[in-house]
Amino acid sequence: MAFDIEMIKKVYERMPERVSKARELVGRPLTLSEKILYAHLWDGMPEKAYGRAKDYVDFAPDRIACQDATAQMALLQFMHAGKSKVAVPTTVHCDHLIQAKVGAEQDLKVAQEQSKEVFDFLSSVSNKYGIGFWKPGAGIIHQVVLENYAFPGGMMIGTDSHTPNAGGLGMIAIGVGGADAVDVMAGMPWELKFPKIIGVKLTGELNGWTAPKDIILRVADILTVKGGTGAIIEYFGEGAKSISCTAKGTICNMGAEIGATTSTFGYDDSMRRYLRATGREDVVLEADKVASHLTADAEVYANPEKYFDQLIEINLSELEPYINGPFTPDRGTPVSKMKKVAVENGWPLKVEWGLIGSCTNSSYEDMTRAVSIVEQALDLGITPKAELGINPGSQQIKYTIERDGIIDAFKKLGTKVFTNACGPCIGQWDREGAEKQEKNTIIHSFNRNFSKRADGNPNTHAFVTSPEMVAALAIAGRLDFNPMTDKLLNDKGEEVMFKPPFGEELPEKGFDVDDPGYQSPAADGSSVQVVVRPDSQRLQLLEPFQPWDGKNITGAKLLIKAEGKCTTDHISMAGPWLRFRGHLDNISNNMLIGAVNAFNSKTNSVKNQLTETYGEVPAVQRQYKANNIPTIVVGDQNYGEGSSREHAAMEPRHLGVRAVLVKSFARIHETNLKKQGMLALTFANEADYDKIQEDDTINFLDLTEFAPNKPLHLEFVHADGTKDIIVANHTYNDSQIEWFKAGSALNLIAASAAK
Ligand code: MIC
Ligand code: SF4
Repeated sequence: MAFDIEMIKKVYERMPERVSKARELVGRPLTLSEKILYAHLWDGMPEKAYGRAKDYVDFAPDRIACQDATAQMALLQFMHAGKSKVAVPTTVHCDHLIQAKVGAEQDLKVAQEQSKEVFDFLSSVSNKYGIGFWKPGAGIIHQVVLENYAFPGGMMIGTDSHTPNAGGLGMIAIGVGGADAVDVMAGMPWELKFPKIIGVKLTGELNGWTAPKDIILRVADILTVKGGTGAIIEYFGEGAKSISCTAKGTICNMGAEIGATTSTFGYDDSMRRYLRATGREDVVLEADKVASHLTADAEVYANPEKYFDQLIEINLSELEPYINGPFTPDRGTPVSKMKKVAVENGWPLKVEWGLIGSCTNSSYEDMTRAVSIVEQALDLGITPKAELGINPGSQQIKYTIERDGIIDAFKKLGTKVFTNACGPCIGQWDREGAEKQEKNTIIHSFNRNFSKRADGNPNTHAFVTSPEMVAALAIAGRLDFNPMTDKLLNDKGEEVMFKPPFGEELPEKGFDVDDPGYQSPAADGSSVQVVVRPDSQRLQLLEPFQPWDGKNITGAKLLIKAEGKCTTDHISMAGPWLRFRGHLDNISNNMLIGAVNAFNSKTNSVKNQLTETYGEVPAVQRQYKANNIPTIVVGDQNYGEGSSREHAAMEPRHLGVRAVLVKSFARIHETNLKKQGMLALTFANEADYDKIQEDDTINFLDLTEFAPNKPLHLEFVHADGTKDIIVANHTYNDSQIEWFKAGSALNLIAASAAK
């Protein structure tokens, strides 16, 4: 489990030189983000200044983390890369495949049985290729990474969109698709367009009911789900120093919800305290030696408007608690306005469930702040009106809060304690009655609240807030309860009020854990056997995708024109489908089943141009494939927002979709499409989206001249014989075009390994 202090020392040793060289080349003071990026160039010493939002740059990340739901596909790909060991320290974390139903102990047992084949596969592949393996129940990837591996000034990638959580410890931590991780595991550089940098200056200090979560809920409200696209968000100011390290993690975590590449904070005392509390005094000693490089140059924070592409200022002293939702994490409502807004929108006021946990909010501090409300309810004699559930973030947290009586207090109030895992956050929630699809409200401390996400019910209105607000609103049983002003009736019928929450940043008695759930890999894995049964329904070895035949794609049919929000949850749903994450053909049966067809406003119902009837998207697509007819998918803004799951790109690729043409993409999904040999295109003129008709046949006119910075032209032939030529932009550079030509990036790696 041991983190690699030697690796960290190396990073710090080279940092001063690289940072000063970068400063000289850039010709001005540097932000923290730039320092970390320039210190991690694949080529070593910086040789030129890179244009923000312009230049593609090769980086050398220090670490990789994968979770069970994405690791399966990543490792199935890695097995084709022809390597005997991962080139960079890597860990796999089993957290997504565990249901929340009865309670931790029993749920974990069930998961271990039901997903045995997958966990065995992950454990043996990890063992074979030198990867650290965190067993089911050990905790949620991002908590475990923060507790064990993250370090100030480091760079990591992870096959999960909330990898930026490690920004809480001053890292540049970026969520990627599995194929990107495979590059780095195989010893190749990792490519990223040099990001823009958004500064968020935090002044004042949080007080009363306002929590760190509210900072990011407010930022999400300001920037919206695509406002952070292509940018790193760098937080600074007195307010930044005043919050804990895990609080910073919460804020960085949810940067994913605004499309940010990552988020980070400068090295400070809160990080020192956290590193010490988690047994990493030696990291503090090393980091202190280069502390000036682990934050921006003083001039940057003194005159931020000169150095950031955009600047946001938030005064924490004036910030109110926020409740964001439903259905999108950027719809922010300050608690004082909820009474009015909820009624205006017809949101169900009765709260049915309050859920505390997820990678976003499951730290010791979160649990203590939430339990401070729970304890008041016990003292005041209030029976909670809604059900409460918690998922601790890791076994270390679980063990410590159990020791400190926190779990007991939760249980006394009837709270269900689920496994240290994602659980309800990823639709792994066997919620009683969800199948009735009744309109209802739940409140949670997670990050995402897309339709159907938690319980599969499209009528569940999920709202995101801080853990302490979840506790208060669940106990009150009302969405419009304002704990700062509203009274509650206790069981004796007396009017009572909650006092503001309070918490402990770190456990006074230190963290404790029995068995953290870690398995280290074999020193020499060459004899370890990895078994994938040919008849398995859960795992399937991959077949390489076909290379491009060098011709224009012609006679393609429109599979679907998706309207409105089309997140990765719409393209490749999680929940019940998580069990097929290692089996490409089986999981392809969920392709785009959540996307809304622009022509009939229905989900999973598209016109089959061969039969002139309507059918389910995967079935219709399979029929085109059987007839060798290429297809394209058309989409709206921010297509592929949300998760890093590359299944959302591999499924269409596997089923024969050739291109995805949209108004705009979310970063990770666009890269995932490119990696898998698909064409990821955007309308040069967004209004052209309206020209696409249901019966269109599409011909590419100049794919044979596919080149960087050169738009492609597509002819849409409508059913009445009229045509529209649509100009499609793309962001492929030369090497990405090679992926397309080879059929996928992996085909290129495999070819070079075979040489
Ligand atoms: C999520 O929060 O949506 C997930 C599940 O963690 C995903 C990864 C996945 O789909 O496996 C993510 O955020 O990348
Ligand atoms: Fe797990 Fe939810 Fe975090 Fe994704 S967002 S890693 S599903 S807890």
